[in-house]
Amino acid sequence: MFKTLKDSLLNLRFPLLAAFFIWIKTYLATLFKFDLTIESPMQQFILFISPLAVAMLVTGLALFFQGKKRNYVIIITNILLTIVLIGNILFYGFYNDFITLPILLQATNLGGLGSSIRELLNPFMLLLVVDIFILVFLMKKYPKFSSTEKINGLIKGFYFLLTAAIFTLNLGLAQADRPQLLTRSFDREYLVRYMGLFFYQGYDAFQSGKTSTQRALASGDQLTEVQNFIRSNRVISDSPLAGSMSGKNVVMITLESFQSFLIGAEINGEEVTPFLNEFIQRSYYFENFYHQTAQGKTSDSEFITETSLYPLSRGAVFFTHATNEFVTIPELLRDEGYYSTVLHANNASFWNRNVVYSSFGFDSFFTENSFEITDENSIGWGMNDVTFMEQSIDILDTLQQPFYAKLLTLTNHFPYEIDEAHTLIGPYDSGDGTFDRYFQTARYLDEALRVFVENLKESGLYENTVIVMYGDHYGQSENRYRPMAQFLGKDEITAADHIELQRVPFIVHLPGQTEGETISTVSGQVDIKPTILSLLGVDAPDGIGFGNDMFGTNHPNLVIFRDGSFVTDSYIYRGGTFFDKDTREEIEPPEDAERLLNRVEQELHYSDSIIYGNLLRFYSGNNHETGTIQTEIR
Ligand code: GP9
Ligand code: MN
Repeated sequence: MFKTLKDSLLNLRFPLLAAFFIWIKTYLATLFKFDLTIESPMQQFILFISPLAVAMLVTGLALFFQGKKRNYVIIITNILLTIVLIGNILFYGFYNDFITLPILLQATNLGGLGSSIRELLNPFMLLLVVDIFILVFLMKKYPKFSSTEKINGLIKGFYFLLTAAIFTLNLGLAQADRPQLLTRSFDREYLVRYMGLFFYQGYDAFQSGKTSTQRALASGDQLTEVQNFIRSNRVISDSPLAGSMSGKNVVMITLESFQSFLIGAEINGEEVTPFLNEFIQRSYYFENFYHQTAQGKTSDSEFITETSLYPLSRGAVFFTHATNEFVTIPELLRDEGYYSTVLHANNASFWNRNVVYSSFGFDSFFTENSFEITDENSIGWGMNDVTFMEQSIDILDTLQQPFYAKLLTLTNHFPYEIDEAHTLIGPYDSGDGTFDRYFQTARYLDEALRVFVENLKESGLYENTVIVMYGDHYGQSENRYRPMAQFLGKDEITAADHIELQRVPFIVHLPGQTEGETISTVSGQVDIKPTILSLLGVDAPDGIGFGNDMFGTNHPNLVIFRDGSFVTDSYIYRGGTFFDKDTREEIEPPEDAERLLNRVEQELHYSDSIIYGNLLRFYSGNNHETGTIQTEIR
C-alpha cells in the first residue's frame, strides 16, 4: 500500500514540475511585462502566489489521462497557457490592457499590434518557452522521471486538495486586501494582480458566456425596472436655451485623443491651440467635462453620445452588441425631419461602423471612398485633418437640411506621427517621442478646426448650424505619466490627477453667438444626447438613457466612469479612496459616500442590463425603422 502511494507520489514529479514552470513564468511575466501598481509587501506576496493554483489545476487535468497521453496533455496545456501569456504581453504592450474575449473578436482593430510583434524577438520571450523544451527533453530522455503509470486515487485527491488550499489562501488574502474583488469586477488589473492572469482569463470567458445567457432570458419587466431607476434620479432641465435651436443644423466634431490640458497650453512660448483658445471666447466651453469610454475607445465615445448609455467594461458595444435596439440621436431627429450622416476618411468597417450606423439610423456614411486621399494629404493613420475638413465642407454643402452631421478627425491619433511639411510648432522635450509629438498633432488638429469654421462661414452654413466639439478619449495613457508629470510640473501623477486628466473639451457654438461662457458643471459624454436634444427642443425619450442637460443649472454634477470611479463638484473617488476635487488631497469618505457608491454601481448595472438583455426591443417608443444605409460615394 505504502509502496504504491510512494510510487504515485513520485509520479507527480513531472506534472508538478510543469505546473511549477507555468507558475514561475507567469509570475515573471506579470512582474516585468505588466505595469501593475504594487503598494505593499502583502500585495507583492499575493502577486507571487497568484498564478500557482490555476497552474496546478489546469496541469492536474492531465492526471485523468493514462499512459503516454498524460505527458502530452501536460505539454499541450503548457503550450496553450504560454500562447495566452504571450498574447497578453503583446496586447498589453500596445493597449496597456489585458485581452478580453470580445476584443479578440475585433480582429480588424488589432492592426496596431503590428508594432508589438517586435516584442516577440525579445530575449524575455525565450524564457517563456524554454521550459517547454525542457519538459519534452525530460519526457523523451528520462522515462522514469516522467513516468505515466497509474496514480493512486488518494494521491490525486491530495493533489487537488493542495490546489484548492492554495486557491483558498490566495482568494482569502486577496479579499482581505481588496474587499468585493469579484463582485465589483470593473477592473481587469485588480483581477490579474490578485488572482493571476489565467484566473482572470477564465473569469472573462465565464462572463462572456453569462452575457449570452442574459440576452436570452431578458424580459420587458426588466426594462420597467430600469426605467423606474432612471426616473427616480432624473432632473427636469431648467436650461434657458431649451428649444432655442429648433430646426438648426448640427455638426458634431470628435477631437481625436484630445485632452483638456492641451487647451491654453504653450510649448516654447507658442500656443498649442491658438484657434480653440479664441473660439471658446465666443462659445460655451465646459471645462469640467470628462470622457467615459472604456476598451472601445472612439467607438465607445460614439456609442455613449448617441445612446446616453455607458460602454461595457469588456469589449466594444460596436462589436459585441452591434445590432441591438437602441434609441439614438439620428432616430429621434428623423421624426423632426433631420437628415443624419457621418463623415470619416477611414474604411467603413473600422470599429464595425458600417453595421452600427445602419442600426443607429444614420442616413448615410461618407467613408474613405468619398474623399480624395493621396500620399501627399495623408499623415499617420490616413487623410490629414485639414484636407478632411476642406473636403467635408463640400459634402455638407450638398446635404438636405436640417442635418445632423458627425465628423470624426484622425490626425491626432496615437502614435502621433507628423511630417515636417505639416508641423506647425516644435515638439515638447521630455525625450518620449509619443508624448512630445502629441502637442504637434494637436496643434495640427486645432488648425483643421480653424479651416473648418472658416470654410463653413464661406459656405453660408455657419449662420444656421450649431457646432459641437468633444474629445473622444484620453491621448496619453498611464504609460506616459513620467513625461506628463514633467509637463504639468508635478512630482508624480496621483490617482486624483489621473481622473482630472480624463477631462476632454466639450464646446458648443450657437449660430450668431459672439459671447462665450466657461461652464464648470461636472459633466460627461452621457450628457451629450440630452443636451443636444434639449437645444433642438426634442423631447428626450422616457427613462431609457442616463445623463442630463448640461445647460441646466440643476445638473446633478456627477460623472461616473466605467470602472466605478466617479467625480462630483466636491470630490473624486477612485480605487476605494476619496479625494478633495480642488486640493486633490486624500479625504475621509464623505457623509453621502455609501449612497453615491450605490448609485454609481446601480447606474452601471442598469446600463449593462439594457445592453446585455437588448432591453430596448421592449420599449414602446421604439418604433423607428432601421434600414441598411449605403456608404456614400461621391
Ligand atoms: C479610427 C478612429 C480611431 O477610425 O476612429 O479609433 P481609436 O483607435 O481612437 O478608437
Ligand atoms: Mn479615438
